[in-house]
Parts: sequence; C-alpha cells; structure tokens
Amino acid sequence: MVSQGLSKGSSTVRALILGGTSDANRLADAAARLGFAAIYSYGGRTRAPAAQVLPTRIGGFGGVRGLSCYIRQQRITHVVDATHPFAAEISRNAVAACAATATALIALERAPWMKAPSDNWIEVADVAAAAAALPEPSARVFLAIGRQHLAPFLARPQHAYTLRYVDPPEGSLPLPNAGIIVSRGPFTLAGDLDLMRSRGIEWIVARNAGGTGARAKIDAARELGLPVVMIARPELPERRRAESVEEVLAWLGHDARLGA
Ligand code: 3Y8
Ligand code: NAP
Repeated sequence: MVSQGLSKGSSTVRALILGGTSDANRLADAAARLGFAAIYSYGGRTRAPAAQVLPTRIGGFGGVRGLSCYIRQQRITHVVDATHPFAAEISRNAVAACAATATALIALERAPWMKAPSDNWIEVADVAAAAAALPEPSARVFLAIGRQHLAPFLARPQHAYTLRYVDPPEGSLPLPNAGIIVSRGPFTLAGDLDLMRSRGIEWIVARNAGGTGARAKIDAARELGLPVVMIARPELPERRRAESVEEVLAWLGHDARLGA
C-alpha cells in the first residue's frame, strides 16, 4: 500500500526518509514507534520492496527540482538520507535540494568494511577497474553487485559468472557465461559459504556497502581464503552524518522537543 501523506506525529518534525536499506528500515520502525510524522521513500528499483510501517512513496522525484518541490509541497522539515552508500545520485540530489529549500539533512551512513589481516582484497575505485582486476585465465567469479552495472564485465567473457539478483531476470542474460541466483538479502554466512562451495567460486566481486546485510560474502570469502575485488564507494558531497539510528532519532527528537 502506498500512501501520499505523512504519518501523524509531532507537528514540529515532518521527516522524509530516503530508504532502500536495512538501516533505513530500522530507522522507519523506530520513528513510527516514537510517533514522528514521517514518510518512507523507495526509488522503485525492485518489483516488491519490503512493506514499511510508515506511509510509503515509490519512484523518483524528478531530479533536484522534483525533490525540492516535494519537500515544499509536503512541508518536509527534515530529510534523512538512509540510502545505500553507492546510491550516489539521490544522495547528491538530496544535498542540493535541502540547500535550495533550507531543509535540515542528515545521512545515516554505515561505516565501510575494513580489511582484516586474513582478508585477500584487491581494492579498486569502480566497477570498470573491478573487471580489469580479474585474472586473464578463465575463473569462476561470484559477481555480487546486482544487475545494474554489469557492462564492464563483457570485456572479460572468459569467466564463468554467478550473479545474484533481487528480482527474476528479464530478457537475455547480461553476460555470455552467467548463472543467476534470485535472492534478496540480508544474507547469511552459512548461505554464502554454501553458495561459494557448491558453485566452486574462485573470485568474488563486491561493493564496499558496509553494514551487515551484505557482509556474509566477505566473511565467507575469508573463511575459504578466496580473493575479493572490493569496489570503493563513490565520493559524496559534505553533509551531516550519523552512523546509528539512535543518533538520527536524537537529531529528529532534539528538534521536535525544542522546536525546529
Ligand atoms: C530497492 C528494497 C532489508 C534491506 C535489504 C543493505 C542490505 C540486502 C545487500 C549481494 C549484494 C546489491 C543490491 C544489496 C543489498 C540489502 C538491503 C541490500 C546488494 C533492496 C531493495 C531495493 C534494492 C535495490 C538494489 C539494487 C542493487 C542493490 C541488490 C526492497 C532489496 C547488489 C548492492 O534489480 C535491481 O535493479 C536492483 C538494484 C540497487 C544494485 C544493482 O546495481 O543491482 N540494491 N535492494 C530500493 C528502492 O527501490 O529504493 O526491495 O525491499 C534492499 C537491500 N539490498 O530488507 O533489510 O541494507 O545494504 N542490494 C551491493 O551491495 O552491491 C546485494 O548479493 O551480496
Ligand atoms: P541512484 O543511482 O543514486 O539514484 C538514481 C535515481 O533514482 C535518483 O536520482 C532518483 O530519481 C531515484 N531514487 C533513488 N533512490 C531513491 C529513493 N530512495 N527514493 C526516491 N527516489 C530514489 O540510486 P540506486 O543506486 O539505483 O539505488 C536505488 C535505491 O536502491 C535506493 O533506495 C538505494 O538505497 C537502494 N539500494 C541501492 C544499492 C546500490 O548498490 N546502489 C544497494 C542497496 C539498496 P529522481 O532523480 O527522479 O528523483
């Protein structure tokens, strides 16, 4: 069910939560419990996103201008960017739209995963560099970066790829030699160990998402002694940041109690 209006709550705070992550979901549940007036926003990337306790909107806003209009029309007082660290465009738009409308903004941003001494990571700047980092000889590669940014791997057709999608694939396979697992996270260590063993995985490609929902493959790779090509996060503009739901709630609650 998608509704347009914000949930009822303190008149001081009217929050827009840019979601799509486990952290955003935890924040939304807490905000609903605490009675903040808030609305949850998905970009509309998946067919059936997880239902939220908060009223929810799905789809783009129409760039910075569209987001600015939305903020004004809905009388949003606080924007929480709880999107994924690689969702760079919406995050940049949120910085610009909040500046244009003088709206308070905070990012709920989980810390990146840090390489442990026993990890075998090849750290690269982006997806193209990740494709270039794979070995020349044919290998069995777990390409755990979804479905949107696979084109660079067309230049490395010699590998046997295992992909993991949220929704069933439509149309032809994106790579000549690819098997697709349809599974939405959060994932488990046992599940990812089983996936890698049963498919004889030799390499893993991952984004440095941080958080817990996607880290099972990193722990599984360590346990199996497999190399991980780790893609660094995109640069984002300066903005206020929090690493915990509690910090964001305090930021919202502080304004709510003392008046914005
Ligand atoms: C639509 C909402 C929850 C939230 C779950 C987190 C964890 C599981 C791990 C792997 C890596 C990947 C991908 C991933 C993870 C969580 C979290 C996270 C990575 C959903 C969701 C939406 C999306 C969008 C989707 C992308 C894709 C990326 C799959 C819902 C399930 C690979 C990121 O088909 C597509 O177009 C999918 C697109 C952006 C990246 C890509 O390029 O394909 N996430 N993921 C959100 C929206 O519309 O606004 O459907 O319920 C949310 C989650 N995905 O329920 O606890 O919090 O990070 N998401 C990556 O890390 O590279 C999977 O397979 O190991
Ligand atoms: P993106 O590239 O940063 O954004 C592209 C466009 O999609 C944005 O400009 C905006 O359209 C729309 N959009 C994205 N997220 C939105 C949201 N939460 N609410 C409303 N509109 C949104 O985004 P992405 O990387 O495709 O990620 C899309 C969603 O998936 C986000 O919710 C993100 O949290 C989630 N997610 C992404 C990843 C990942 O690896 N990128 C991983 C896990 C979850 P307009 O310009 O029209 O406003």
